Amino acid sequence: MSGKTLIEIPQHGAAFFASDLHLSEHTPKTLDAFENWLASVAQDGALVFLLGDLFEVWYGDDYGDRTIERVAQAVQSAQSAGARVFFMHGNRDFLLGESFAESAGLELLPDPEFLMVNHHVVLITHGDQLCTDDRAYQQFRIQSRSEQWQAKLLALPLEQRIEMAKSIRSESKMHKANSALNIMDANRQAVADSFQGKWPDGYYVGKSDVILHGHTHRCAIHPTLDSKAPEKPESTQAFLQKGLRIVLPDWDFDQPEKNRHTGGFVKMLSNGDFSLTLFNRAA
Ligand SMILES: [Mn+2]
Repeated sequence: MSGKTLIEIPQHGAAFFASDLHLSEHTPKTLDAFENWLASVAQDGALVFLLGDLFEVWYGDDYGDRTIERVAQAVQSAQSAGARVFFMHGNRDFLLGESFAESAGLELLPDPEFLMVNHHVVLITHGDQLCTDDRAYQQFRIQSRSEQWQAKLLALPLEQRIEMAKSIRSESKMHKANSALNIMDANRQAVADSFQGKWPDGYYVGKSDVILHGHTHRCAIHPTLDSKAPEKPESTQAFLQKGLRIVLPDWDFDQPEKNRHTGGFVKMLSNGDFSLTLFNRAA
């Protein structure tokens, strides 16, 4: 991060963060909600950060369907309204490439990326790399993020990639079902190290004051390293402070009975004020 200008929130604008929408043909209501939400926040000075797993799966930029088209249109409309829309890869949509990003108007971000907000360095990440207890996944991640591995995969016929993605996903579902809950959460030491600049992949990325991520589906605002995620997260307003870890909610408007909330987002202002808004399901 040395020598790099950190992203700043325009004074007249705001940053919006969302992740883990897991959009696919099976999530029509979540897609509607995403379109409405993006349109509602998109205006001049708005920075919208989509921090991974926007899509449930990504087969390659040569695959298209109605869901993908609608997301691209929603992003283009947001751009026309004056917003910048950033995208960071998640563990589901890590194959999303520059060609789609460019056509949709998404600005691709590395993971992690950094913002400077009211003198605080805010590290933003999808969050999967913080789950270091899941060693099998971390091994797969290293492999699957290499250029050679991706080039080889993307050279395969689309039908074959779709088949492979299905098998990887069912394995992952099984893996998740068989893992203890604490294995799938962010690892305490990995979080502590990340604040100190030591990223789980071994690289030094620079110290940060605040960490904001998704992935774990354990929405929370952790004031300290050891504060637990609440059983029932609630919409909150707060102020950025050193040591804070913000965990974004996952979205699911299609199976609301399974969830306490159906989605949500974080809004942050250049003065350090931020809010977590949860869309609660109708009682
Ligand atoms: Mn994820």
